[in-house]
Amino acid sequence: METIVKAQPYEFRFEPASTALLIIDMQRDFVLPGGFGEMLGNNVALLKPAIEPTRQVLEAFRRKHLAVLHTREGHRPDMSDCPPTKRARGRLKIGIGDQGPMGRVLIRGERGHGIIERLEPLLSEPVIDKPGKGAFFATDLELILKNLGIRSLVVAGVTTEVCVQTTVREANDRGYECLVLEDCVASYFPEFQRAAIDMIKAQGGIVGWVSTSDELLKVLAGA
Ligand code: C5J
Repeated sequence: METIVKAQPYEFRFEPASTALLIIDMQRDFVLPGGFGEMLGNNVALLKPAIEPTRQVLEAFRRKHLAVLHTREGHRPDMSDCPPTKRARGRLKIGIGDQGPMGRVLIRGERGHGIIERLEPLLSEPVIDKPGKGAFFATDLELILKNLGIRSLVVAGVTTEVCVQTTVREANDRGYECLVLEDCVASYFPEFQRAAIDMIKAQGGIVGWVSTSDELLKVLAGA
């Protein structure tokens, strides 16, 4: 059944059965003190406001038995999938692959790489491990979305101008319609948050649509 949510630049129309919630990189390494985000010099507290609204949307999708997928940015323990240029970036004392307070930074299987407890994936929810910023690069995300019959994505996660925006652009180029929930995405830089949201919905929705968790929850409750 077609469902309509108030959005910008204009209403977003979607079929719940062919829509997935895609939660990007809500990992300890980005969201909690002692992780990669903080090692880069960022104030991780700025990401916290996105957690609770994302949890509410996640619960609504689960209640409705709609598709939910999660992504995690990180690398194999042998780091063979990490470009040396990425590792070198930032000239960090403790960087990707090094031992930090939550295990080896941004390495699969380590505590910091895991998704925060509040948004813990269910076993039935695919988790996409991605070595890059975009969730389609070097992953099986597109195959999984195709097999699930997904055509629209509701996007939450961090950070807005890096992994969220890169993924939304990749999805848009592949023909997916993306709705970004602005209170469910967050950046270490308030000015980048605003700019990234504006870029997505500019020019008639050149990359996608923007709405809020409240607007989506209202229509999901009635759907
Ligand atoms: C970053 C991400 N910011 N998940 N990753 O390096 O946005």
